[in-house]
Amino acid sequence: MMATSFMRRMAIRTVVTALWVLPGTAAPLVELAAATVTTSFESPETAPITVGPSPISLTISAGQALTLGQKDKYHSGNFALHIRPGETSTGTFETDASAVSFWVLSAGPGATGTIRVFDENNAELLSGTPTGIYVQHSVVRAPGETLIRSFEIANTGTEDIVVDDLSFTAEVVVPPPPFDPDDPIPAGIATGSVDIVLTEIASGLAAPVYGTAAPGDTERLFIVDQSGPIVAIDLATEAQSIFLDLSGLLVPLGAFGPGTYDERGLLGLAFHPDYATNGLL
Ligand SMILES: [Ca+2]
Repeated sequence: MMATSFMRRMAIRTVVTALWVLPGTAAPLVELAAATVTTSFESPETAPITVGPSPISLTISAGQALTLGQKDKYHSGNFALHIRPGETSTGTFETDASAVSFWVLSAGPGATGTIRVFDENNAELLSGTPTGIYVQHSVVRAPGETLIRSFEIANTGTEDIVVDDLSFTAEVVVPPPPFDPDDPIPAGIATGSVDIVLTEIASGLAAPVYGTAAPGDTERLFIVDQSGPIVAIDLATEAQSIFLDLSGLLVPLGAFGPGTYDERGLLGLAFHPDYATNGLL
């Protein structure tokens, strides 16, 4: 009973938040998933300890998350990561991080060592030493700077170095889902601010394939019907009339008999630039 209650109380507290980012002008378009992972080491674990879900995770190579029952040894809760005398614990990020923060304490007067943070080129970004009070060590990288690859805490003394309240942030590129020709826009299309409606202004056409206007004539729309007629529609009254009927010049249409499919016929129309004066097509 005691053990069950104790374990529940000491359960590791890990918080993951995700943020989706769509770069406006990046080409090719990529999606980035950003996550911040935090832990207070509130679970009895022996290294290697993994914090956070893949691919935004951290693996700590040495140390032990435990409690000594002394409140002043923990920055929060009752557990922390203890790095024992002679141990060197390396934390390696699965995905290079843009920020990392943790609190470090010397558990006793004999604790000495080094705290270092390295970037993806193994260049040192931070160097510190543990002290008798909890001190926050943090690195935040600006856009365009190298990212954080690892940190190292070396205990060269005779007492524990204690680490608590660790957090880090990393981003991963999310590959686009494979193209599905049956669902080419899987994310859906957001409703815009423009309403478009269809209004029928002509009827009785066999296969309207083209529409155009005549130079100098802003009152009529000319519709090319594949079967031969060119229909003029008065835009003010929507009255329609046969402007020209070329059906008598065409071969009989209907590849499989009258009224069936055909790609031949009257397919276009161009007015002469001086149509208003010469009347030519
Ligand atoms: Ca803690």
